[in-house]
Amino acid sequence: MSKTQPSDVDRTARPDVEFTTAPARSVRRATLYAMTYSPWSEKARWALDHHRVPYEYKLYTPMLGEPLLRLRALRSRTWPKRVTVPALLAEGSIHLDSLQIALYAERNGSNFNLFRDTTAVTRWNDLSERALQAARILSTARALADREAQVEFLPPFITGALRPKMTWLARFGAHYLERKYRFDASKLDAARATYREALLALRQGLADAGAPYLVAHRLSYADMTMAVTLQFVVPVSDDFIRIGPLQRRTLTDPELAVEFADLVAWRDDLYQKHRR
Ligand SMILES: N[C@@H](CCC(=O)N[C@@H](CS)C(=O)NCC(=O)O)C(=O)O
Repeated sequence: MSKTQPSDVDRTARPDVEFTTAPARSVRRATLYAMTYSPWSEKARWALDHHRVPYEYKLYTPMLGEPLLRLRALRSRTWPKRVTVPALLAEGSIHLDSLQIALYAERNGSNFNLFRDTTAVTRWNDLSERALQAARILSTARALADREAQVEFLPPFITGALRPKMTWLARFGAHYLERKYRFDASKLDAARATYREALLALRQGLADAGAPYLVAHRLSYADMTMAVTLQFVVPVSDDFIRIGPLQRRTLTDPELAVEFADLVAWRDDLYQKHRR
């Protein structure tokens, strides 16, 4: 399931912007390990798709997929303290961070550049990372409280009548993430404050920049990295990221959805224009 030909790429319509020069064909097919609903995976995929970098998509299962990913990292002569997805294997190297993957796409793909103002874009990515880490605390708590929804978080190889009987595995996986990323329910209030602060900064940033783009009046990775932070306010339409209805329920934050409806609308417009 590799999406490599987005239709928003039109060199002739954007004569004012720079393009990376390497044609996508010169890049050996890469492998991306990713999770469907994860905003970290989505920002890496968006950058790869924007730059028309072909890749094979491999679905990663939290916790269970970790030994294999460690092995892949080892084969690339890397032993990171923590392995996470997205992870891109390309030309004998492994890139274990969404920003590194986006920069790889920028160097090796085609289409106009997403990092023209690297400092500004990286600053937005730092904020995105803080927002997502906080939002993960909130959404994990919702998922742990929603037994019905836990079925939809099980990996696809658990099928049929077995699924409702295996929700303990989803809970086990959620607690595993709590330990791995060092959080628990005691951090909920601080997480909500951090997430809100980031969303308020996004609103301010768009106002300062004269929306719809955060940097230099054109699409950049700043827009992508901040748009995906809204995945934990209201997940984007299934046209772009297909998730189950119960998963959607746990990813949605009803209170923030009302407070930040303007940002959700901004994100939806951005997807319509640039993620086709
Ligand atoms: N800074 C990293 C963070 C990635 C991250 O936190 N990934 C999580 C997404 S929930 C993950 O891999 N979870 C599954 C696991 O840890 O096994 C990036 O930008 O790629």
